[in-house]
Amino acid sequence: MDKGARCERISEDEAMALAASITPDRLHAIGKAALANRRSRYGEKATFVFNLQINPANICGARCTFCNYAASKNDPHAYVMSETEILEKVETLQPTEAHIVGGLNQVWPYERNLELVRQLRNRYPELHIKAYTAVEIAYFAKCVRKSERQVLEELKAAGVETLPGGGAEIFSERLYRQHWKNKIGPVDWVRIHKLAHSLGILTNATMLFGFGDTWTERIHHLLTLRETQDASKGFVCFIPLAFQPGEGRFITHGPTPLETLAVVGIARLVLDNIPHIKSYWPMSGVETGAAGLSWGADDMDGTISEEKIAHLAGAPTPKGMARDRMTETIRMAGFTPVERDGRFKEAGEGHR
Ligand code: V47
Ligand code: SF4
Repeated sequence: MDKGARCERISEDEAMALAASITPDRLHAIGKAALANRRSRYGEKATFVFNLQINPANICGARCTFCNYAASKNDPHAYVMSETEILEKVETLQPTEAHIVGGLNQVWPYERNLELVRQLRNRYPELHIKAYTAVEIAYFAKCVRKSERQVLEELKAAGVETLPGGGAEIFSERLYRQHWKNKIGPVDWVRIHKLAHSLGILTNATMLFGFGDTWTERIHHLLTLRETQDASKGFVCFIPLAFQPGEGRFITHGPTPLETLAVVGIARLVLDNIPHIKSYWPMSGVETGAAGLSWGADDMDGTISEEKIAHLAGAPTPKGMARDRMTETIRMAGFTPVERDGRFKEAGEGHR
């Protein structure tokens, strides 16, 4: 733990030992060490981005057991956005980052997405476009019979700068077979991110937790990311995603707030080579999200505007947060709010 507090690498055995020591007395020691680590990296600053999540259509046939966002074509909550609607939202909000992801469907096929990115890039040269998970890259490639490399190169040329970290779920073959066997699994997810890194596309990484996963599986996930990052150096940010149980599913409760904080803290201690850790408030809750800043996180993701994935799974958090509420939330947690852009570059004083 001391090594982690000093931002030094902890060994695999030490990381695994953390998993065995999540007892109430040890838990707070993890939090303290993670706070010391994030303070020595970022002092009292906590960043956020003024962003918009764009989910063009939620129609998806993958049927991941944990997902309430996806719909079949005739489901009452199925929707398809048009280009006009999307562009109007961007024009109205003028976000600095667009986070685009959707379901696996033929309503918004590859070429249509590519064209959307081109249009956004043409109209908003400064907009940071973070778009399409490794799952979507693999799906696009399969649908249009192109290589994943070609798809990534074309998206990059159109204007995609980074890939979001979704679709990683948790690196466990056991859970893969049970919960998301109709889309790519851990091995392909890591391979596609490595490929993106080799093409100069930076990426994020997520971990879905609290849906029947073990601490050993979580630490294995973190160690796999650390090892991948040693080799390809393209991960910018890690985002733990607290499971939202929704209604009538295989598990009735997501992780407790303290468990969420422990995951954030352990991630900060293990991932010595990934610069940023997000405390993702739509899934953890606003208060727990803000507390995550004292448990190793340095970033609150963003104002988001229209979050759908957590909310269709019953999350009680707001769908977006005004800039003022975000800065106030960070201040109340004892940190200095700093607006950043999608590249983690700090914005001008005017936005504070
Ligand atoms: O891949 C689906 C997860 C992810 C549920 O890269 C669920 O900056 C919790 O990846 N409960 C998409 N999670 C969201 C995502 C993300 C979010 C914010 C920032 C970034 C980034 C990435 O949401 C999916 C899946 O793992 N998810 N259903 C659920 N019920
Ligand atoms: Fe589809 Fe993604 Fe939901 Fe899985 S998590 S069902 S791939 S939208």
